[in-house]
Amino acid sequence: MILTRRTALIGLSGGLLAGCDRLVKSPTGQSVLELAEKGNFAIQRSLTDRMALAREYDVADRSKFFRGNGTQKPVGADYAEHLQSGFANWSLEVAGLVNQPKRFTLADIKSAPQRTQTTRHDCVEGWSAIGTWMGPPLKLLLDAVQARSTAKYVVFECADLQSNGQVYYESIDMVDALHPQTILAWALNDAPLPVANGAPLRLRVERQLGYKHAKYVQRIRLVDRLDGVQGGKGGYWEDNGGYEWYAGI
Ligand SMILES: Nc1nc2c(c(=O)[nH]1)N[C@H]1C(S)=C(S)[C@@H](COP(=O)(O)O)O[C@H]1N2
Ligand SMILES: [Mo]
Repeated sequence: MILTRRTALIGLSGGLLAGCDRLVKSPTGQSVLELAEKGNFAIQRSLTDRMALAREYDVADRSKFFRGNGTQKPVGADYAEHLQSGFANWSLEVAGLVNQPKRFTLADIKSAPQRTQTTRHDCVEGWSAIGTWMGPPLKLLLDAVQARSTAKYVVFECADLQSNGQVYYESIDMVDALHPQTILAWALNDAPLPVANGAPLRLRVERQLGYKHAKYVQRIRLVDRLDGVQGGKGGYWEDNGGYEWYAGI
């Protein structure tokens, strides 16, 4: 077999690229394969770093209590009704730069292939906690809606309003969106998510700080730029608190 740069790169990244190279984009929007073919090994190396896994812990390492931070419970009649009915009529909308926009019920989310990971959450306010999260990889949902190759970011819109009256929102690029540990978690420590931790569904993006992990996610939108979304900086705290958009750890 002739080992081309293409096969070498696919081997290197542990199969993440196989079958989805159309979607894998660098932060500048060039495909990983394009970069590899141009021989841009510095960028290729940094992408390989970004695809590395966050440390996973043993169940025995879990924190006794996983605090809720930021919103502890969204206000409003809609959320109260969903909570009361066990989120039976709740659904997650996935739309934007996709060929097949869809709504996923909580049953859809729970019956998809799941990933379970015990990881450490690090908040910029200076606390950490270890917990076990379970849910489908975000990639599965992006495949189901047929994300277009023009999509560069995934935007998460939440059900909770912040003090300025805006909803919480966050965004990640396609490298993080397709990362194997990026999941939409509906369970924490083997039980459905507590309200304080984002019921019914929250993002886990394990290579980044706590504020990127959007709780109470109700809508996902694929976009090609962030300047048209809310304040334009890609997240609630990026727009309102001066936080960095890329919060890698
Ligand atoms: N919708 C929403 N998501 C959010 C927040 C929030 O206030 N609203 N706070 C963020 C911050 S700063 C942190 S540290 C984590 C806290 O997650 P936890 O409540 O499960 O500890 O959620 C993040 N996601
Ligand atoms: Mo945080």
